Amino acid sequence: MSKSAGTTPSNAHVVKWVQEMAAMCRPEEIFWCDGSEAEKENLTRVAVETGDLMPLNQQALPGCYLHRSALNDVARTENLTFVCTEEKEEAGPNNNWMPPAESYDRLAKIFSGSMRGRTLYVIPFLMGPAGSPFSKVGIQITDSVYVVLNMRLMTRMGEMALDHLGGSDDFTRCLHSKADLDMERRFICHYPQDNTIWSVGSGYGGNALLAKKCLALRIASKLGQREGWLAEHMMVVGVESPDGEINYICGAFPSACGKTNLAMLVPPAGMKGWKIHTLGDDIAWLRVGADGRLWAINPEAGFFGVAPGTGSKTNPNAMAMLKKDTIFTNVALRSDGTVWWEGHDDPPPNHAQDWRGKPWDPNSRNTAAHANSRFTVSLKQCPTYSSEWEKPQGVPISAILFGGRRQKLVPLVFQSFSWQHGTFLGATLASETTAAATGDVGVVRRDPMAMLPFCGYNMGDYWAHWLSMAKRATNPPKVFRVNWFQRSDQGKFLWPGFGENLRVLHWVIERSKGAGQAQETPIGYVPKVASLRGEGVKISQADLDQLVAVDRNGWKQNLKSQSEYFDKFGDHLPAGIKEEHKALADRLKA
Ligand code: GTP
Ligand code: SPV
Ligand code: MN
Repeated sequence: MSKSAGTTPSNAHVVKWVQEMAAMCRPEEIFWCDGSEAEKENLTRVAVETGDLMPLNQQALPGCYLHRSALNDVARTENLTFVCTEEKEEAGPNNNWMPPAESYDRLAKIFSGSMRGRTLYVIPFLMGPAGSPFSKVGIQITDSVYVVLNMRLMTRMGEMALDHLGGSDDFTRCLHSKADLDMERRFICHYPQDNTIWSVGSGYGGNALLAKKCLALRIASKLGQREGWLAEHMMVVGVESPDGEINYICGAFPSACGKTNLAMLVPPAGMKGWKIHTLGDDIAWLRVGADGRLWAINPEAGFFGVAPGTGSKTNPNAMAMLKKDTIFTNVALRSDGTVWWEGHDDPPPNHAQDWRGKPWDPNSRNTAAHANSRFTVSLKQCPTYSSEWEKPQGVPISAILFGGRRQKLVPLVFQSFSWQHGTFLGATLASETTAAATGDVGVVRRDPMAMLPFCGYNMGDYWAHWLSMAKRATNPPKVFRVNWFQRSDQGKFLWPGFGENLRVLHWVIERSKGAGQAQETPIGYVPKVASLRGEGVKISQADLDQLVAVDRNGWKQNLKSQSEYFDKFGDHLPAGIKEEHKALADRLKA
């Protein structure tokens, strides 16, 4: 038996499970986290001693620390991520699959003794507002103090979660060990039928903070299918017009494609009186309200955001919130103990250490910060934080955006004809890959609803679930496609993006209310350029025309790859998606 520190919870199911896992992992000590301020100070001290965290300049950046991860552990590893259901078909062609018995067996061998000489931390956490019937409890076991301190920022951690759980057995069992950080012995496995996640061999964000992609998306998406709601890779933002009306918008974009930035944008100079209210940047849980609308909560409590590209011109709110109590991962360290990354306000530093801790030469071809370097910070530190985040029922959603990174073809924005067509727009989303996951960067891949790496069951059934929402949601949000990333032949972005994206949100809100100028095209409703113009936008007429142009031939060529992709889902492909594909083909032919 390992010795124990902290207060053992009264929930016997939790204690029993932790003891079983400890018997396998054999830690030196079990530490029960309570989420208190004193505990944070204590664990931060431990993390500095072990080298998990490096204190930054505490005058300039109070409460801020730098973490450098293992060189092979800087992004999600989708090839090592599995959904372990009895039948392969349940996981679908969108997931890697292993039978549960085989995968428990393989992972148990790696977990066995993996925490020898280490502390096993027990983290109770709550996803969603306290007292909300929609919230879910997880208990994560980990041997990484960095993971504990991140979970503390990312979730409602500690006693609050145990209070919500009471004596119930209904919690997600999240087991994590860094083990030896060996890629050959790294697995992230999900067992939806057991409400269980086992992750071993990585300390990176989405692989190790099991509340996030593992619970709040993969496990939750399956729960949502069973219980009639949606767990989505979406930011949630409130847009207040000068007359004080607030419309809430959700947006699903693949990893590192602009959710964090959109959720906290600063209105452009030409849009005086507009205000932004930030509720979430990565995950939304959506339910049908009594009014037939979809209502969203953000189950998380913090941001695990992309550092590169973040500066005062692009995202001033992020720059403001990163001045204190932030954990930076794999950014560059300047000689004065402050941080830097590509796209930072300051010029490239002459005497910095790169993300690996090596001296960095500003003339070198290597970046100083890792392309997927990140910051972890509490949601409440965002200058545009909205207290609606606390509302147990969430906020009513007027519009859903599906966005991707596409140099060509996909217009800046267009609107679907219906919920079914909107689901089809989500199902056909494709985007250029980014550094958020290991593998090639910049390759267009299909990423339906930005959920390809995160849907915990057969994607065909997931589309059917989306379509079925319309039966109960009598007043569903309007659905749009957006693309901030079109480029000229010279490689320059055609759209200024960031704060200027509010012009697109304005059109989206108008359209959601049945107003706004649009032109009907085979792919959907496209804005009349005049409605995007607005005061102060610095963009040529030619670029604006290009941004909303519909390339019929390009879309026609796309049809074949769409149907090839859909064919992979066989009988699981819903009729509604087939209908929309045929309707699009017919409209393009006409
Ligand atoms: P995950 O946290 O991985 O899910 O990513 P995310 O969707 O929150 O992406 P994020 O907002 O962090 O943006 C990723 C990168 O895209 C950053 O480098 C941003 O600077 C850049 N970016 C965001 N919005 C825009 C935009 O409107 N235009 C351009 N050109 N780049 C953008
Ligand atoms: C993403 O990759 O979509 C992220 C970061 O938001 S992670 O937590 O690693 O999933
Ligand atoms: Mn994400």
